[in-house]
Amino acid sequence: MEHTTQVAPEILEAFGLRPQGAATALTSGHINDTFLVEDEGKWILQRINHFVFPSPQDIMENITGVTEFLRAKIAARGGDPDRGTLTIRKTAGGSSLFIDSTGEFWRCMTYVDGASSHETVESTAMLREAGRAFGEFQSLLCDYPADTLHETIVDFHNTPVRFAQLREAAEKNAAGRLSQVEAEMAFAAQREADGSLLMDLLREGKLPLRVTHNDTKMSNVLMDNETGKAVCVIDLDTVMPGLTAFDFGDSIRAGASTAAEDEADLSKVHFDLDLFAAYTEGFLSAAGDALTPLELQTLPDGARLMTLEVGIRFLADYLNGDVYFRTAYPEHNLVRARNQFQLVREMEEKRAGMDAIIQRYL
Ligand code: GN1
Ligand code: MG
Repeated sequence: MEHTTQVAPEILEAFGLRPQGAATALTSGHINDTFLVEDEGKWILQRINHFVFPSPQDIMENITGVTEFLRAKIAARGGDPDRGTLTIRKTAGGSSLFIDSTGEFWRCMTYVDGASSHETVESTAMLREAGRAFGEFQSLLCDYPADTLHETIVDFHNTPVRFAQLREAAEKNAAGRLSQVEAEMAFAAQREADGSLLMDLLREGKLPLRVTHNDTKMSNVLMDNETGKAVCVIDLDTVMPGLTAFDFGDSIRAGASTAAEDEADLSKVHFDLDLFAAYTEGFLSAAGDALTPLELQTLPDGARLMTLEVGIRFLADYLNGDVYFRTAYPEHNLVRARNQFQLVREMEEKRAGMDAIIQRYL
């Protein structure tokens, strides 16, 4: 799906916005197109990628349900729900979605002022805050009616299915790139047998299904510009029933690395146990009491498998010709895949260290 760099007047009008200046494109996400619009307040306008999310309506139903639920809980605790969760702005007709004249889906929400999203970890304190925010998100949603949530992307964190998709991409070899990725295909294949660990435990009823965020990179937590405290968890498109290990693991993948997800120089890419410890401390302080012994034991598996999984997804997208993730140059998805596989390798080596840290913060 082509990305857009503009917001047409009909979209502003639909949401009743009369901005003075042009909308600013915010380009950090890989999937949706996001714009900041200023009129009397600041607003986020987002075009939903309907190639990735087949039913934007389902997403908005999930988000409306979850944010209203969070709003009530945050208010009940004496917090500020306008900053603690997203607020959806509806169209004049009362809808949370606007379909423009070209058939594209748009939504609008408040911009949380005085808080920012950070792509890279600037301090261990920041990571600890991210851990606390996602731990709290999960615990606030522990009694959310999970059966009312739509599965916005089916099998999103089903690692065996991701392996099957990689195999399919290799068979099709749509972009003619298969011969360049032999080493990466072998790396993945060696790990396929073990890739079903979490899904097996879920199927056997040994791990509980919870309401999870499923895209828990640190940049999906807004941090207060003054205090550095976590303010609000954003990007709720993939809130679905899932495993604690998914959320914990995806955060570690993104937050406990010494380099960006697309750093091409692998000598800079390491899995750092101090960063792991900081996140773990924050996460367990907010969610630890509610977790079962097996959930705690499988948190490091979540880290390893979420990292492996997204590496496989980047690799499959490279083979498919970059149809899913936003890329800035032709090798971008391959660079990302190699980067993630390097982290997987180090997570395998440092497993005992992760286990010890989890014990320390219990
Ligand atoms: C995508 O678009 P963004 O940056 O929120 C992807 C995640 C990946 C992430 C990798 C819906 O998230 O699963 O972990 O890229 N989201 C979807 O950076 O596929
Ligand atoms: Mg996302």
